[in-house]
Amino acid sequence: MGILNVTPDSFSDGGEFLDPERAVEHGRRMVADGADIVDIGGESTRPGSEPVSASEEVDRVLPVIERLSSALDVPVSIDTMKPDVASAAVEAGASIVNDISGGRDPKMFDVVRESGAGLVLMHMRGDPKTMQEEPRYEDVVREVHSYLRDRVLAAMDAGIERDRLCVDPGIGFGKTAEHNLRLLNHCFAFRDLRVPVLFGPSRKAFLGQLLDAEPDDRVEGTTAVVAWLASRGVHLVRVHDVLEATRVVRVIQAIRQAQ
Ligand code: PMM
Repeated sequence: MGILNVTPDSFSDGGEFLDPERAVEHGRRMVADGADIVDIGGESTRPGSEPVSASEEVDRVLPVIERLSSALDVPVSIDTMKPDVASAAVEAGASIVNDISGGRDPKMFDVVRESGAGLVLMHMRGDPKTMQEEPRYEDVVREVHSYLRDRVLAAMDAGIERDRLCVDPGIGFGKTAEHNLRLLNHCFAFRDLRVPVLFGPSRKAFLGQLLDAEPDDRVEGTTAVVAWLASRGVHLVRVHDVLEATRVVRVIQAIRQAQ
């Protein structure tokens, strides 16, 4: 899953793709580099960020979704917590809703059920503005697993079939570097939820802490995480650097398939 943020302030690619023309070009580039999904977001969720209105978010993402969903032969997903944005996006051609709040707004399940879209349910503690204020867990893997299991059941109760769902433990969303590393080490634990598992480690702060590196300098760190996840059978990774991730995944898959 390639990341395309149409925002002025995302932590890594903020401001780069606010111009729809450039955003569309970058989306095409990521698919040429091997992306199987392009994930388009119009609201930054970096720690401490302020929310934007639904209409602002729609204005940012819609022109890009309209053009990319007709130009690409891979699915486009919309990264949003707002049912109104998700609804406008699926009408414009997005076929997956990536909700970092795990469907917190009950209307999100209605939008997804009625549109037939896929749904990514991510774990986040609190909200982006406050989530990094001393996050604490007794057992982060158990708590995130139990939250995601409950959200899968809630989505199914709302009429969304299991084969349209995907879960994501939410690297960096209300978690310390240690929590993120534990979740990555135990990524296998989420497979028993019987839906595809997605991780979004790309260029995140825990890599900055480990490597003492700025976001643009975290490509090898991200690639190492992608290799780890692919070797443990995780189904999807959400990344900025698609070419590097695709190459790593191809090699790992070849090794895993060799008898
Ligand atoms: N991370 C960001 C945004 N959306 N969605 C999912 N499913 N998983 C993630 O880890 C995730 C996400 C963080 O912001 P970015 O778009 O700048 O990477």
